[in-house]
Amino acid sequence: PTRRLVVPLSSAPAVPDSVVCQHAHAVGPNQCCSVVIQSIHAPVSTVWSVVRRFDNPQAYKHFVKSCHVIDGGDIHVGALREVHVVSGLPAVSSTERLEILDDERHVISFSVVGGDHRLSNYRSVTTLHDDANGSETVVIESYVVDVPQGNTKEETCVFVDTIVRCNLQSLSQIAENMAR
Ligand code: A9S
Repeated sequence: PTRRLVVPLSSAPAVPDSVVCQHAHAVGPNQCCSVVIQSIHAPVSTVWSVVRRFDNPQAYKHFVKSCHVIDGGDIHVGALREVHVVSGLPAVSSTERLEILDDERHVISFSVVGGDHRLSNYRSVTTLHDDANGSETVVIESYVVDVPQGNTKEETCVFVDTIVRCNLQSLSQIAENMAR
């Protein structure tokens, strides 16, 4: 599959090309990809302290009921977490692998490697960006996922975009309260 840039270079002039390239995903013929952008009135360090916690996604993801890191301990690339989801979603659990955790450039990425749900081969990349005066953070979250049997690319993107947007809105509220 060809690598597709999910964030157009021209749409994010404040973001270095090197970071935009983090959002280039290899998208297969039966996959779809998209991006959600959220701006937050809080410093990057505050937002990052929440987002980097691979072991605690429930801090801002309201669809997560519980999470436990397999073989606990420190957060490292390759770590696996088992996430249990609240009822009402077409899912029960998800097993996720930490792919990137870059504390300098504020990049986190995980992939879905198993579980009881319909989003096979989901992978997301989340990056944080400082605005000019340091009191504002722009969050860019892109993803690629298999289109489930019986659904279209558009339906899949609407479903996933909704979840990601909810997560980032909740992240925004939490980070803004922390920054007060
Ligand atoms: O957790 C995320 O960052 C993003 C998404 C899209 C998570 C999706 C999900 O965890 C559910 C919320 C349970 C929805 C998975 C893997 C499958 C779903 O159907």
